[in-house]
Amino acid sequence: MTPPIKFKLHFESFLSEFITSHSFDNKLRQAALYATLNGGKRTRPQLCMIFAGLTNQNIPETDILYAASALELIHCYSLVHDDLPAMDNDDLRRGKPTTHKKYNEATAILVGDCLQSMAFEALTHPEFKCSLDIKIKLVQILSGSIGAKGMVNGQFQDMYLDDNFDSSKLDHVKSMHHQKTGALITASCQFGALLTNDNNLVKEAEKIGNLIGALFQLQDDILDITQSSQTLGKTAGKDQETDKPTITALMGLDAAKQYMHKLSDELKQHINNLDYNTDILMAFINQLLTRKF
Ligand code: GRG
Repeated sequence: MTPPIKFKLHFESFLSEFITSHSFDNKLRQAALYATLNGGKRTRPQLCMIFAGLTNQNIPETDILYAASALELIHCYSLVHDDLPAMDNDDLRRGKPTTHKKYNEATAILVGDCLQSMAFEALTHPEFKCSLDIKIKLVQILSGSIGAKGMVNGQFQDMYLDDNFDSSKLDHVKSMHHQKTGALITASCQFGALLTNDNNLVKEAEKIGNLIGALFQLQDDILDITQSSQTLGKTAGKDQETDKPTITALMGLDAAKQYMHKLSDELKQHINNLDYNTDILMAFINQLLTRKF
């Protein structure tokens, strides 16, 4: 398996070429490249690559790169739209001006739309050689995780808590977080597993992905109140300032940290129970658990 750090560089040049290969307006292309190649951690592509490598088969690297690109394109679209004045209204992302600040709001909206459709172009690209059966499953998982029962619904609930949403209930907040950010992380693990065609791994990937997603969001809540804007590369303390229903707000910081340890123990136990060599996955998880931004 390619080491994650090498994969990250390779992935970024693939993604850049894929975006550039579209013949669209040069200014829109520049803005799309700005929104994607601006220093993200590439957590979702790396999870996809690691799960694809678990069974030690020779899966074509191009297939992994197309699947990973679809995940990152969706993630970048969601960040660009999340930063817009109508949503989180943020000026800073990945340590740089947000896309609407660097360009303008209409451009940022269209960049997000464009990246979203490119994700599905990547999955259905003729050079992505996996079977049509797998491609359909990838499209089903991705569309399911980002739409009305996934990211968009989670984002909506986060912004406009409705009558049925009780922000004092931990379960409600956890479910909203799962939809907003966890579902795409779960999809990233499932993507890699699907490429292996190993049904057992596909099932395990969903469970493990759900735990990684819950941990990732919890960590984000903790980092938001413990790190500076400079370290985070985005405005720190925003959740508290805007009275967002976060796990740290509900439980308090110490209890949230304890909950994080509980979740990470559970995650590691699941990984240890897998019948594959999980050294790279475990190393990646340990790295994720110590992230500072
Ligand atoms: C606009 C439909 C729509 C959805 C937005 C992504 C999102 C949903 C909201 C972002 C709010 C937020 C900060 C969520 C916490 C988890 C998260 C997605 C963090 C950013 O992801 P990272 O840390 O970012 O992987 P990088 O920059 O490393 O890619």
